[in-house]
Amino acid sequence: MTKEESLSGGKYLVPADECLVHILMGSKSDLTVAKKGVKVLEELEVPYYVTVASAHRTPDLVEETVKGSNAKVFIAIAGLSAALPGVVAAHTQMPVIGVPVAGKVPFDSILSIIQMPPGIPVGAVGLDRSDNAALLATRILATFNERYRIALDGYLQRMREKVIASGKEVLGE
Ligand code: C2R
Repeated sequence: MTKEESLSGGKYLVPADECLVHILMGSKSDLTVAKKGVKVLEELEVPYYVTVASAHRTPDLVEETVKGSNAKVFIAIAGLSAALPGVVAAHTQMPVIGVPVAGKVPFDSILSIIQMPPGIPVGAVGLDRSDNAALLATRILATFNERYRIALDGYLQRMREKVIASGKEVLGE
């Protein structure tokens, strides 16, 4: 993997014990999906950390990562039989947002993530929607940190301006 393809150089990629949002990916192959969320966290200036760990392949590493993290929100990205978000939620009381990764079978990862048994909740966003997971994580942080409320205000304003500009473009203005 070249330096450009990796996450290195991210301004808000901080040491694990300083992050507010901890992203776990079931595999390096989920990186393209993870990058959408990372882009949002960078834009909103939210300190984050990223770990590759699999509930199926490296259950001990998932436990160690989650228990050793000071994050206020976890984002768990996984495809296929996506146990990862549920297992992350089993090891923390912090909110966990699951991002199902699109694959050959339409609903495998979605159902694996949303069909959690009572007692261990996992929030879920749409297929590959780690950008929405990052926004939702920032909304959670904004409930106790004004800085992120202001960052979200700015984000929504920029989105609004883009929509208005696209309307003008459609009209050829
Ligand atoms: P590989 O590309 O490494 O074979 O992984 C990953 O998230 C990925 O989308 C294929 C897919 O398997 C997923 N995976 C899980 C888990 N570990 C890996 N769903 C897990 O523990 O839930």
